[in-house]
Amino acid sequence: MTKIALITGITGQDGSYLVEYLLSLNYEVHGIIRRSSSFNTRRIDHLYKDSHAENVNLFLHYGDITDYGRLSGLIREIQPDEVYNLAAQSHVRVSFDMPEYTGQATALGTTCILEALRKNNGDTKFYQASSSEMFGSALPPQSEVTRFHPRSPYAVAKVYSFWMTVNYREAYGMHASNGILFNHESPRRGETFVTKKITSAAAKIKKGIQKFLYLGNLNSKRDWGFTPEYVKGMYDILQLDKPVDLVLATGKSASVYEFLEYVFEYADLDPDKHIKIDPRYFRPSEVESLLGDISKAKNTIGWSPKVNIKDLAKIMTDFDFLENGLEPIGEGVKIMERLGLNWTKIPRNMI
Ligand code: NAP
Ligand code: G4F
Repeated sequence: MTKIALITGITGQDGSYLVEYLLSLNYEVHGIIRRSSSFNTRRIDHLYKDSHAENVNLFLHYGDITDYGRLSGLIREIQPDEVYNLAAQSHVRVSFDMPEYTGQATALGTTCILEALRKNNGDTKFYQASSSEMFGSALPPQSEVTRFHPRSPYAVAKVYSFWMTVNYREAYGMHASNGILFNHESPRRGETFVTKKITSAAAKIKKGIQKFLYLGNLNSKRDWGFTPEYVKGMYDILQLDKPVDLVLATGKSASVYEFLEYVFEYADLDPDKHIKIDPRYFRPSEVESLLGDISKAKNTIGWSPKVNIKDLAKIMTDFDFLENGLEPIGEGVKIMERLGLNWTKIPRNMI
């Protein structure tokens, strides 16, 4: 029987790769999108060409993660086998400017969907997009047993959602799991996150349409992986018989400056000539060092990512060269092909 999945946050970076993966497994996929005055489905348009065609297996519904009534109605109507809750105000720096809204979307939104599932029949498997930001100032390496010390309104909201997920599992026996994902990036990463900001700037500098790149803290360290590998991990988590909390990461970390160096070296650019520091990008409290321990994910779902940070830098830079009308340098394209993602065959803004 065809399995049915519902994805919140389907228009985001992760949602767009997850829907592709689930469609490749012959799922019927439903996604919740926000009403917007301009199109916000750029990342999934290539999957949704003609909603009137026969054999359509992707369905989009207007809704908002903070709107319990709408979520409840949709869940009753769709009766999903699996729900992936990816919707969130996901930008850490922005969460300091909008702490209350971040709490409504990133924390209470999770309760809306858990409660809607419980009132439906409680049988649906539920995935919560938890984050390595929850570890905050806890010393690396961080694993499922590391104590959380969140350092931003975003991270605090994610800790709330983590524990609500655990509570619905314990209180109502629901198959509710947390994927605690460390940073994962791709050509579809939002432009205001640091990796994409760097690769996009490298291409624009090369093209001659940008001179300087303004950044904040270059010393913080992150464990950076490649998003398509992580969405497969989300799916694997929901295929387990019992719900779990699992860390997904690469097990290696690098500073923002190191990522910048990999990109600029690949693009043959000198960082000293183009980088400026703008304090506006500093955070009131920073997460200095994230490094995931994936022993449990290896043992439980056999998950272990292949793309390292240098490959990631090449993939993202090649894409941004192409996006800016430049010939890609080529190594990133080859890595994508080796991974079976033949990206040159699909529209360039959909990679
Ligand atoms: P993203 O690109 O920022 O996507 C966020 C998605 O949530 C978008 O589809 C957005 O819709 C939607 N959304 C935001 N507010 C909403 C609301 N009030 N109602 C309904 N939808 C709403 O984030 P991502 O990188 O794909 O991350 C996916 C999830 O994983 C997020 O929960 C994030 O916090 C979490 N996470 C991400 C990482 C990472 O490294 N990427 C690591 C750990 C955890 P619009 O397109 O309309 O804005
Ligand atoms: O790219 P970032 O904004 O990602 P951050 O804060 O690590 O959060 C991302 O990963 C989390 C998982 O750990 C997710 F939960 C979250 O939703 C999001 O996807 O910043 C990375 C680092 C930070 O230390 C930041 O201070 O880069 C530093 N940075 C330096 N200059 C900058 C900039 N970050 C941004 N966004 N913009 C800058 O100009």
